[in-house]
Amino acid sequence: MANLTKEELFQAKIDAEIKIEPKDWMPEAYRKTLIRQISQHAHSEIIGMLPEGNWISRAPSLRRKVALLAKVQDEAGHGLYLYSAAETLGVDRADLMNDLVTGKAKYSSIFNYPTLTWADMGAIGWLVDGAAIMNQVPLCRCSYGPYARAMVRVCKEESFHQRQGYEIMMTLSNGTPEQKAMAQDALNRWWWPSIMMFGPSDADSSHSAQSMAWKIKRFSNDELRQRFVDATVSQAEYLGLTLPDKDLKWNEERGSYDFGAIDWDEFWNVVKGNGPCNRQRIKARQKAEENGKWVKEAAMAYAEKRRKRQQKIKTQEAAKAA
Ligand code: BYC
Repeated sequence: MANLTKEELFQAKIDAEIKIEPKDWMPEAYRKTLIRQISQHAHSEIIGMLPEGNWISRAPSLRRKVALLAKVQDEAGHGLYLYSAAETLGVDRADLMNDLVTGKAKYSSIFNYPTLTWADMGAIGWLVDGAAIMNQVPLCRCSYGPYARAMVRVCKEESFHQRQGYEIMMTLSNGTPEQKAMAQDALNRWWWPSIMMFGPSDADSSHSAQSMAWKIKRFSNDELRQRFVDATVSQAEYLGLTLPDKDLKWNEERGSYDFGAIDWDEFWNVVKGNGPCNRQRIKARQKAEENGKWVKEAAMAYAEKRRKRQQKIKTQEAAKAA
């Protein structure tokens, strides 16, 4: 061990499944990769509140409203844990937020699609949170301690979200023909964007190989996408709904479903800011920042006042003791 370089020692720790903590030495590229991924993840949670928040006031019953409200509030909480995890790497939350509202930062493509009917609340919970669970459970074993620990609670809450979405789909699928048609229409619109959430195919994923060597990611984008498709087919069958993919077929040899070609042009178009709702989402965040400015200023002023008072007490105590 004595003649190993810092980089080799770092990799040895990762290989031995020892968590990396904020004050440990880490390669600059590891730190940057984590800041990139965690901040994009945090932004996704915050932007992710918007499509569903759109339906809180139009939920069909008090029970549905309470569940949806709780879900959307959970997403805000996820954003906060994740911004805190990013801050342990030496970045400032205000700078991250600035990158989001100026359109510089990325966030998940999925939240740039519109929520047109109540059934979309079912499809999002079932598919989007279902995909999130598939992607995020392995992140509970991420090599960076603060991110891994934040993900444990996030994943528990995502499970509740997935169940509430699936239950909405069950109710609609077992309802009137109009309700069932609404559920099918939501599935038709959310299926492809949901499987795009896992990111570009492995051949085009620029960060996967290094992130997997560092055990930030445990599985590749395509591996997780395949697991999600395999898990979701029988759930759709149980609902009596059809996944909108004529090429979806069980492959005996692979023990997995084959599925149709993903429209990567659509994916990159959305990632680059040209999806149906990108501009609307950023505008909503800009407005929230602007309207919330006074709250932040008041909180900062209070914190400063408290700090000064505590300093005064300390000085007085030191003077008394002397
Ligand atoms: N959308 O080399 P790759 C939630 C970008 S929150 C937009 O594979 P990586 C929820 C990628 O950033 C859901 N951009 O990257 C919330 C990279 O660009 P840069 C969010 C995408 O990082 C509310 C480039 O493409 N989940 O679930 O190794 C309500 C090349 O990609 C996307 C997370 O953030 C995309 N879909 O892998 C309900 C989970 N995919 O940075 C639910 C944590 C890729 O080079 N993140 N890009 O400019 C991850 O697991 C990984 O970052 C990803 C991408 C799998 C997403």
